[in-house]
Amino acid sequence: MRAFLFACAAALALSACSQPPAPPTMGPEAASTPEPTRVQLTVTQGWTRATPAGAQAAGGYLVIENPTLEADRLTAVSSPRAAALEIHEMADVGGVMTMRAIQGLDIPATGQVSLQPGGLHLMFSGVTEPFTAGEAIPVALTFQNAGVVETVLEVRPIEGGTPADAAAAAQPEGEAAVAGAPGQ
Ligand SMILES: [Cu+2]
Repeated sequence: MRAFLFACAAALALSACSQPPAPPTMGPEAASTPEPTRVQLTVTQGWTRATPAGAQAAGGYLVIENPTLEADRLTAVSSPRAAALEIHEMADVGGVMTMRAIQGLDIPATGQVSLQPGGLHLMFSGVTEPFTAGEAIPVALTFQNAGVVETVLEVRPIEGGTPADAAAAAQPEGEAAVAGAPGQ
Protein backbone atom coordinates (compact mmCIF):
# COMPACT_ATOMS: atom_id res chain seq x y z
CA MET A 1 0.00 0.00 0.00
CA ARG A 2 2.71 2.36 1.00
CA ALA A 3 4.62 1.47 -2.11
CA PHE A 4 1.55 2.16 -4.23
CA LEU A 5 0.99 5.55 -2.64
CA PHE A 6 4.56 6.43 -3.26
CA ALA A 7 4.29 5.36 -6.87
CA CYS A 8 1.17 7.42 -7.28
CA ALA A 9 2.75 10.44 -5.68
CA ALA A 10 5.67 10.05 -7.98
CA ALA A 11 3.35 9.77 -10.93
CA LEU A 12 1.46 12.83 -9.77
CA ALA A 13 4.67 14.76 -9.89
CA LEU A 14 4.78 13.85 -13.54
CA SER A 15 1.11 14.84 -13.87
CA ALA A 16 0.07 11.39 -14.97
CA CYS A 17 -1.86 10.29 -11.88
CA SER A 18 -5.65 10.00 -11.86
CA GLN A 19 -8.02 12.90 -11.26
CA PRO A 20 -6.03 15.85 -12.46
CA PRO A 21 -7.81 19.17 -11.94
CA ALA A 22 -9.85 20.04 -15.03
CA PRO A 23 -7.98 22.43 -17.26
CA PRO A 24 -9.83 25.76 -17.25
CA THR A 25 -9.27 26.37 -20.93
CA MET A 26 -11.51 23.72 -22.51
CA GLY A 27 -13.67 24.62 -25.48
CA PRO A 28 -17.49 24.84 -25.46
CA GLU A 29 -17.79 21.11 -26.13
CA ALA A 30 -16.67 20.45 -22.56
CA ALA A 31 -19.87 21.96 -21.20
CA SER A 32 -22.10 19.27 -22.69
CA THR A 33 -20.25 16.25 -21.31
CA PRO A 34 -20.73 16.24 -17.55
CA GLU A 35 -24.28 17.57 -17.26
CA PRO A 36 -27.20 15.21 -17.78
CA THR A 37 -29.22 15.93 -20.89
CA ARG A 38 -32.24 18.06 -20.14
CA VAL A 39 -35.30 15.91 -20.49
CA GLN A 40 -38.31 17.69 -21.88
CA LEU A 41 -41.27 17.32 -24.18
CA THR A 42 -40.51 17.97 -27.85
CA VAL A 43 -42.55 18.42 -31.01
CA THR A 44 -40.89 17.31 -34.25
CA GLN A 45 -41.53 16.18 -37.83
CA GLY A 46 -44.20 18.78 -38.45
CA TRP A 47 -45.66 18.92 -41.94
CA THR A 48 -48.76 19.79 -43.89
CA ARG A 49 -49.75 19.88 -47.54
CA ALA A 50 -50.03 22.71 -49.99
CA THR A 51 -53.60 23.88 -50.28
CA PRO A 52 -55.34 24.26 -53.64
CA ALA A 53 -56.62 27.72 -54.46
CA GLY A 54 -59.82 28.42 -52.59
CA ALA A 55 -59.39 25.65 -50.04
CA GLN A 56 -59.89 26.86 -46.51
CA ALA A 57 -59.06 23.69 -44.61
CA ALA A 58 -55.86 21.73 -44.19
CA GLY A 59 -54.56 18.94 -41.98
CA GLY A 60 -51.42 19.22 -39.91
CA TYR A 61 -49.16 16.39 -38.78
CA LEU A 62 -46.39 16.10 -36.20
CA VAL A 63 -44.89 13.93 -33.51
CA ILE A 64 -45.03 14.75 -29.80
CA GLU A 65 -42.43 13.03 -27.65
CA ASN A 66 -42.58 13.17 -23.87
CA PRO A 67 -39.44 11.64 -22.36
CA THR A 68 -40.31 12.89 -18.88
CA LEU A 69 -41.75 10.73 -16.10
CA GLU A 70 -44.91 12.84 -15.95
CA ALA A 71 -47.86 12.54 -18.28
CA ASP A 72 -48.80 15.75 -20.05
CA ARG A 73 -51.81 16.98 -21.96
CA LEU A 74 -52.11 19.05 -25.10
CA THR A 75 -54.84 21.53 -24.29
CA ALA A 76 -54.78 24.13 -27.06
CA VAL A 77 -53.38 24.69 -30.54
CA SER A 78 -53.18 27.80 -32.67
CA SER A 79 -51.62 29.19 -35.82
CA PRO A 80 -51.44 32.69 -37.27
CA ARG A 81 -52.20 31.16 -40.68
CA ALA A 82 -55.75 30.06 -39.91
CA ALA A 83 -58.86 31.49 -38.29
CA ALA A 84 -59.02 28.33 -36.19
CA LEU A 85 -56.87 25.33 -35.43
CA GLU A 86 -58.28 22.23 -33.77
CA ILE A 87 -57.16 18.79 -32.65
CA HIS A 88 -59.09 16.15 -34.59
CA GLU A 89 -59.50 12.44 -34.19
CA MET A 90 -60.96 9.89 -36.54
CA ALA A 91 -64.07 8.16 -35.31
CA ASP A 92 -66.13 5.31 -36.65
CA VAL A 93 -69.67 6.61 -36.84
CA GLY A 94 -72.05 3.95 -38.06
CA GLY A 95 -69.33 2.30 -40.12
CA VAL A 96 -68.16 5.53 -41.67
CA MET A 97 -64.87 7.07 -40.65
CA THR A 98 -65.36 10.70 -39.87
CA MET A 99 -63.26 13.25 -38.07
CA ARG A 100 -64.26 15.28 -35.08
CA ALA A 101 -62.69 17.84 -32.78
CA ILE A 102 -61.41 16.82 -29.36
CA GLN A 103 -60.72 19.20 -26.52
CA GLY A 104 -57.39 17.80 -25.46
CA LEU A 105 -54.91 15.05 -26.09
CA ASP A 106 -53.15 13.04 -23.38
CA ILE A 107 -49.45 12.53 -23.84
CA PRO A 108 -48.25 9.57 -21.74
CA ALA A 109 -45.11 9.73 -19.62
CA THR A 110 -42.07 8.46 -21.53
CA GLY A 111 -44.36 8.13 -24.51
CA GLN A 112 -45.01 9.50 -27.94
CA VAL A 113 -48.10 10.50 -29.86
CA SER A 114 -48.07 10.78 -33.64
CA LEU A 115 -50.49 12.99 -35.52
CA GLN A 116 -50.58 11.65 -39.04
CA PRO A 117 -52.85 11.13 -42.05
CA GLY A 118 -55.63 8.72 -41.25
CA GLY A 119 -55.50 9.33 -37.52
CA LEU A 120 -55.11 12.14 -35.05
CA HIS A 121 -54.29 15.41 -36.77
CA LEU A 122 -54.43 19.16 -36.50
CA MET A 123 -57.14 20.83 -38.54
CA PHE A 124 -56.74 24.30 -39.95
CA SER A 125 -59.91 26.09 -40.93
CA GLY A 126 -60.34 29.55 -42.30
CA VAL A 127 -57.08 29.47 -44.24
CA THR A 128 -57.00 32.75 -46.13
CA GLU A 129 -53.53 32.67 -47.64
CA PRO A 130 -52.88 29.30 -49.37
CA PHE A 131 -50.10 27.07 -48.05
CA THR A 132 -47.45 26.82 -50.74
CA ALA A 133 -44.92 24.00 -50.98
CA GLY A 134 -41.67 24.78 -49.27
CA GLU A 135 -42.89 27.32 -46.78
CA ALA A 136 -43.18 26.74 -43.05
CA ILE A 137 -46.44 27.20 -41.16
CA PRO A 138 -45.97 28.30 -37.55
CA VAL A 139 -48.00 26.47 -34.94
CA ALA A 140 -48.14 26.90 -31.17
CA LEU A 141 -49.08 23.97 -28.95
CA THR A 142 -50.04 24.53 -25.32
CA PHE A 143 -49.37 21.72 -22.86
CA GLN A 144 -50.48 21.49 -19.26
CA ASN A 145 -46.95 20.92 -17.95
CA ALA A 146 -44.60 21.83 -20.76
CA GLY A 147 -46.32 25.14 -21.49
CA VAL A 148 -46.32 26.60 -24.97
CA VAL A 149 -44.21 24.76 -27.53
CA GLU A 150 -43.79 26.46 -30.89
CA THR A 151 -42.98 24.55 -34.03
CA VAL A 152 -43.38 24.82 -37.79
CA LEU A 153 -45.07 22.54 -40.30
CA GLU A 154 -43.14 22.11 -43.51
CA VAL A 155 -45.48 22.42 -46.48
CA ARG A 156 -45.17 19.48 -48.86
CA PRO A 157 -46.53 19.42 -52.40
CA ILE A 158 -50.18 18.44 -52.82
CA GLU A 159 -49.10 15.30 -54.64
CA GLY A 160 -46.83 12.92 -52.80
CA GLY A 161 -45.98 12.99 -49.15
CA THR A 162 -44.17 10.10 -47.56
CA PRO A 163 -44.47 6.34 -47.92
CA ALA A 164 -45.92 6.33 -44.40
CA ASP A 165 -48.42 8.90 -45.55
CA ALA A 166 -49.56 6.73 -48.43
CA ALA A 167 -49.74 3.67 -46.20
CA ALA A 168 -51.84 5.51 -43.65
CA ALA A 169 -54.17 6.78 -46.34
CA ALA A 170 -54.60 3.25 -47.66
CA GLN A 171 -55.54 1.86 -44.27
CA PRO A 172 -59.27 1.25 -44.05
CA GLU A 173 -59.40 1.78 -40.29
CA GLY A 174 -57.90 4.52 -38.21
CA GLU A 175 -55.04 2.47 -36.86
CA ALA A 176 -52.44 4.96 -37.88
CA ALA A 177 -52.76 7.01 -34.73
CA VAL A 178 -51.57 4.33 -32.32
CA ALA A 179 -48.75 5.66 -30.20
CA GLY A 180 -45.42 3.98 -29.99
CA ALA A 181 -45.25 2.84 -33.59
CA PRO A 182 -41.69 2.14 -34.70
CA GLY A 183 -39.99 5.23 -35.99
CA GLN A 184 -39.17 5.73 -39.62
CU1 LIG B 1 -59.87 17.06 -39.36
